[in-house]
Amino acid sequence: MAGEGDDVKLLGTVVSPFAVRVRMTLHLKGVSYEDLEQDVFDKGELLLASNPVRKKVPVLILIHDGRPICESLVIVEYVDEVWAGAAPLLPTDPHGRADARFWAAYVDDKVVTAMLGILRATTDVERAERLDAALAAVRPLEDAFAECSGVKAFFAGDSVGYLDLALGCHLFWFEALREMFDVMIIDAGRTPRLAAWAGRFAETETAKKAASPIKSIVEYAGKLRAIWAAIAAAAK
Ligand SMILES: N[C@@H](CCC(=O)N[C@@H](CS)C(=O)NCC(=O)O)C(=O)O
Repeated sequence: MAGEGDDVKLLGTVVSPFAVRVRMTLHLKGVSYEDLEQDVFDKGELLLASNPVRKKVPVLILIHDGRPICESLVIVEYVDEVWAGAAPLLPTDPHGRADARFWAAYVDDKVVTAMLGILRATTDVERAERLDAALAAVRPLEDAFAECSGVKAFFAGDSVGYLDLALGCHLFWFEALREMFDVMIIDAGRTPRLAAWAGRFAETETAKKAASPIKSIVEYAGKLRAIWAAIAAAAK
């Protein structure tokens, strides 16, 4: 059984929000780890062998037994269970846990899809439509924040927890999209609670430690857009 004192390796990329989610979790739990940067455009053997089903980052590998754990939310829950002594991430009551998992799944489905939609848009009109879709996707989280937190500092109370990590890891991409296309997915006018939460979250040591450099995200996003454009051109 892993626990305090066990080291781990993280296969990730500096720009992957899902890897950022795991880095934040490890930081909160005080787990030391080795960060192994992967090239997702030219995947190495370790990544392919560790996550043969999805072939994606992040993957957590426990040094003592070499067994990989895949999918960021699965990893967060695993780390929360194994390093249970420090900074509990999921609420203690079953309903609170169910809520947190529901909204985390919502973030990875609706919010991430909407965010990628903005990135994939090829015209200003299309981008404006995709922004509307993204605003509609984050809107329910504004109410969820009040429901889950009772308007505390973070989603499930006064410290960063599971849902904060699930949404907070995407804030750096929101910022990169703002820089690239002048779009605001969370803002004080439309989603005041989320905007205040995002400000508080960004100020935490955990967010600062695990932050992706916006410049790197912008570069990576440009590469993705070039690949999508080439695929679209080849399909014509
Ligand atoms: N649901 C997965 C998403 C992971 C994911 O999409 N990773 C991306 C990087 S952000 C990746 O590895 N992409 C490579 C690929 O799709 O081939 C998780 O939460 O871990």
